[in-house]
Amino acid sequence: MVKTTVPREEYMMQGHVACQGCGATIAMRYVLKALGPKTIVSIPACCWAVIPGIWPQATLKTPLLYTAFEVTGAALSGMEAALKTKGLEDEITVLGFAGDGGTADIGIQALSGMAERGTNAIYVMYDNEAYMNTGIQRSGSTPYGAWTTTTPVGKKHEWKTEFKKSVAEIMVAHEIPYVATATVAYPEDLVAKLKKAKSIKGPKFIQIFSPCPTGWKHPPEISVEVSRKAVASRMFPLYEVEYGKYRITQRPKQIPVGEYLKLQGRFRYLPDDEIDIMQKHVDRRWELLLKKEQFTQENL
Ligand SMILES: Cc1ncc(C[n+]2csc(CCOP(=O)(O)OP(=O)(O)O)c2C)c(N)n1
Repeated sequence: MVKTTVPREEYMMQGHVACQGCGATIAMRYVLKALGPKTIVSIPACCWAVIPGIWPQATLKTPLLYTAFEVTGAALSGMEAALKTKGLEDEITVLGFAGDGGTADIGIQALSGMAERGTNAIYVMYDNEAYMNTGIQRSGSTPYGAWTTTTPVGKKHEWKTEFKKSVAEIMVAHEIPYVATATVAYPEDLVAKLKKAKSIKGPKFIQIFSPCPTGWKHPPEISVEVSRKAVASRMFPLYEVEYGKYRITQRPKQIPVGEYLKLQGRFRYLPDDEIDIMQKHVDRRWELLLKKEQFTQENL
């Protein structure tokens, strides 16, 4: 039997209504395995507002608070305040679970406020790199070169021409105790980061890269492979920043960005010179990450 540090207990039951191969669904399953049953989840408008299904058949075993699209951060502060009045703040984990649109774009001010207020909660941004629930519109977290319904490519080749916004780095700039990136291809790494986040008091932010077969145009059965190749190509490096100290947590053998892109229909039209632009950008960002790791390890 394969040994794993991922807990066997399940807090996400069968009967969810996600698409096949949905990375965000695998992400929630691992997150709750790490955090355990004494967790309250707050979810804004996003795919995950639909995925659990309708009470009493809802797929999560934990309590759930649905909120408006832009307010996850504020909701977490409110939930923390309510738990404090009941004297339960050390017993129960407050978890936000929001998409990249609801975090990188419309929810960023609520998230920033929650971080600045020092709310004791974990904010997970599940990153499927577009507004998927409303039909694959581009977000600030959509990567350069991607097709979406608002960057429709077609004859004019109008793919996304802005680079992906790094919400993890925005949160590092808030100087909160813990920021990390994770993905579903590395469950042990993901679970370890959530457990660490749970053990630290104050605001924690974790960005989970979550492939979306429907929006990225890849077969559902390769979601984990896509996720793994995102890390190997360094399109989505896995690292954590604990009290300002960077640590890269996975260093698989590097593969060219093109090997990751070719798995997905959303990059189908990209010519080689555009892939070169992406490769250079990825290499630059990786160099920067290495320097941040070295500097903070040596000086903090
Ligand atoms: C203020 C507001 N604007 C727009 C919407 C419509 N809306 C609901 S979900 C959604 C997309 C959410 O995208 P994201 O946060 O990336 O999560 P995903 O759907 O990808 O899971 C939008 C635009 C809304 N509910 N509220």
